[in-house]
Amino acid sequence: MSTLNPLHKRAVVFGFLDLHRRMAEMEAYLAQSDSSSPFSQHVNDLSPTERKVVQDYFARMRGTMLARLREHGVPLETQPTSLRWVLQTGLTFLHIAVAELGPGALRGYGTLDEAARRELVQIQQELDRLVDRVGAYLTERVGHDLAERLARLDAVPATAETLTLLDGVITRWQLVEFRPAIETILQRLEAPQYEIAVFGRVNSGKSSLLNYIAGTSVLPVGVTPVTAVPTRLLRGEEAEAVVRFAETGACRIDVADLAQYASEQGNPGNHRRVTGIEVRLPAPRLREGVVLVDTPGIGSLAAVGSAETFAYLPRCDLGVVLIDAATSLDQEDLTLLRTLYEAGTPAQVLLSKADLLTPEDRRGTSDYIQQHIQQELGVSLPVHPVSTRGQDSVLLGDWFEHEIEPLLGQQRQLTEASLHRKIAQVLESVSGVLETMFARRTGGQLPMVKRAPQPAANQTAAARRLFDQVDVEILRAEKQCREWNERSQHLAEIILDEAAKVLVKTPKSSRDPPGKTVSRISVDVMMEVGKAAGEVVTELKRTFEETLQSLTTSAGASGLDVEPVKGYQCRGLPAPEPSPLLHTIETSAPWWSFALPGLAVGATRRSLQKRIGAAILEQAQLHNSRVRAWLKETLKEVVERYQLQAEVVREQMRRIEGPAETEEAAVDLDALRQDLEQLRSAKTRALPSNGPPPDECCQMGANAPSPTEQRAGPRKTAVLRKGHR
Ligand SMILES: Nc1nc2c(ncn2[C@@H]2O[C@H](COP(=O)(O)OP(=O)(O)OP(=O)(O)O)[C@@H](O)[C@H]2O)c(=O)[nH]1
Ligand SMILES: [Mg+2]
Repeated sequence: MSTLNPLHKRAVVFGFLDLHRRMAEMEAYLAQSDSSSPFSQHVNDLSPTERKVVQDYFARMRGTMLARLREHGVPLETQPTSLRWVLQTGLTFLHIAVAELGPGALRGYGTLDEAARRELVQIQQELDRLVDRVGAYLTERVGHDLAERLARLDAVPATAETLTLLDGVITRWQLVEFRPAIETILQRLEAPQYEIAVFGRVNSGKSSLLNYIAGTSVLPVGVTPVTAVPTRLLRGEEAEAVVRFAETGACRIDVADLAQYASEQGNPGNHRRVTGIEVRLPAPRLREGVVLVDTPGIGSLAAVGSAETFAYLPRCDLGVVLIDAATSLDQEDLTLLRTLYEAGTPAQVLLSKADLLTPEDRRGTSDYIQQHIQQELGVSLPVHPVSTRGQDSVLLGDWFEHEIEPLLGQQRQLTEASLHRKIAQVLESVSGVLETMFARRTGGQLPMVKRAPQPAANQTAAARRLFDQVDVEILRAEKQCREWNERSQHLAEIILDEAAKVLVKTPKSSRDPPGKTVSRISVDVMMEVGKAAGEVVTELKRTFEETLQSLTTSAGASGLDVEPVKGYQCRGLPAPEPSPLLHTIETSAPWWSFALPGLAVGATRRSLQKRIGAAILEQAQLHNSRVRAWLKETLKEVVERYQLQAEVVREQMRRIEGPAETEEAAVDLDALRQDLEQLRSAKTRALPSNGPPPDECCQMGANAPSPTEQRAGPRKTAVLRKGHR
């Protein structure tokens, strides 16, 4: 590449970027083929190895491209756009696609009766709700800083009243996906126990760890996937186990027979339909009011039980995540930790089977894991090496004594805080979904944008006028781009004219060699051409900015972001390259130029035309085609940025100009507004300085029911009635 001029290099960079884009498209298809969706438009006829090989080659191609650029000091200038922003904008298009399924859009295919209309509306609502959830999730930035999220949840005042409110909202808006979370919280309120669950990939040593802590070997252990059903260990006077079945209720079993129900070997694929197992043991490390939970392993080697693990996960109060020293950290461990934090649950990380590493390697691996977790999840978690083997088991004993025992003494307050956080978490998620539902119904705003006034129907005419004007401008710019090469002849003429004039005008004494002068002039003229192309883009960009601004101010559109257009910078305008032939010419102005300058310019021009006219034309054509390619690419990018924003307004207009809102929809909107206001005030309502009044708190802590009360029967309805609006 060292033989290439700067323009060639730039063209190579463009080519590399294009290759990257095309490979990324193919990689997206490969990624889709991992999940065999009935919607897939491709038959996955590649083996996992073939897929991997293709991906590896793509990675090598990228590596080669980067290496070449680096080798020759060619900068790779890209203008990255926030992925969050791209996704949020993409969600608007999902809403548009869902809108196309509505009764209004389908009416054209035949009359719809009331039942069909309702069915379509139902489908739309269901899909819209899910898209709203994605929007709310992205807006919350939950995946960003998980520690911050926990702190935020702690600050939200969550009471039994909040739970009642949530219950009503979830029912009214059919937010069925939150039902299990509410059910879990209610169950937990009925029997508040502090739940510490052990999670990890298959074979990471979860059951062995719990056996060690409980000083027993009741939990089945082995190298293949073993634990099939979450198993709860509690403190009891004597060893006993109770198994609950989906259909036939609970049954007491001999602790020694546990493997028949809890393990993959004894109960493959949970064919016995066990819904829960409780083991009581008189172990000194187990405490009243505390439950230790063994969960089925997750990950690519996991059996069906891993689904049970993820279903159970939001229920626990503390997650202990085991990372196997034999395999170290991987994506599945990070997913586990992320899921825990998203459910509002703190976590501890253990490096299990530490006996397999030297003390030095243990430290190195723990540091590596800690750093990686910090980097990926934004949370600093110490990593404790532990083992159940030989002398190294002292590590496990130490961890339990220093990290877990102190918690056991405060299990009541911790359970209370945890349930509080779980309620706050549901409150935050439900509010997020309702906020986006409301914003969309009142003007189709993007989920990430805060509430803003919606455009009035009469303002859509103003918006339409603005769009029409911009469309004309875009067409004009694109036409200019298409016709750019047609200027080549004209450009060559200008160069010849200018060169002749300068050669005649400049006194002989101060004159450069004629070849150098012509070359310099041709560069100057071609620079002007480049500037003109730059102005086409700048002008269009200015139009876009002004239009987006006007759409917000005068046409009342909301949710627009001018920044992506404003922040776009035109780069890489091709620099002119004069033909090497120009340097060789020796044509100079005639000796009589001083007497008849007008005639002399004509004569010099004719002479230049004859000797280098063809070279100048060729150079002009080459330059123009480079400028044209640059202009085409640049216009495409800037227009794309504008269109993404414009589509937001078009969507709002479509809604406003669509069929008038039915009375039913207006009532619906009113109810939505009311619910939203209640949720907002529930989120911000300050707690009295000495805590919530007894009838408002979650019936935990100081007011928690005694164990006898807990066993007396369901309190669910009582709790709900207390906070009834
Ligand atoms: N070297 C070593 N091996 C261990 C340790 N703890 C457990 N193992 C072994 O690791 C294997 C898996 O142990 P389990 O306790 O069944 O692991 P698990 O995470 O419960 O496995 P699943 O239930 O299948 O997910 C067994 O062969 C254990 O003997 C340890 O501290 N050191
Ligand atoms: Mg196990």
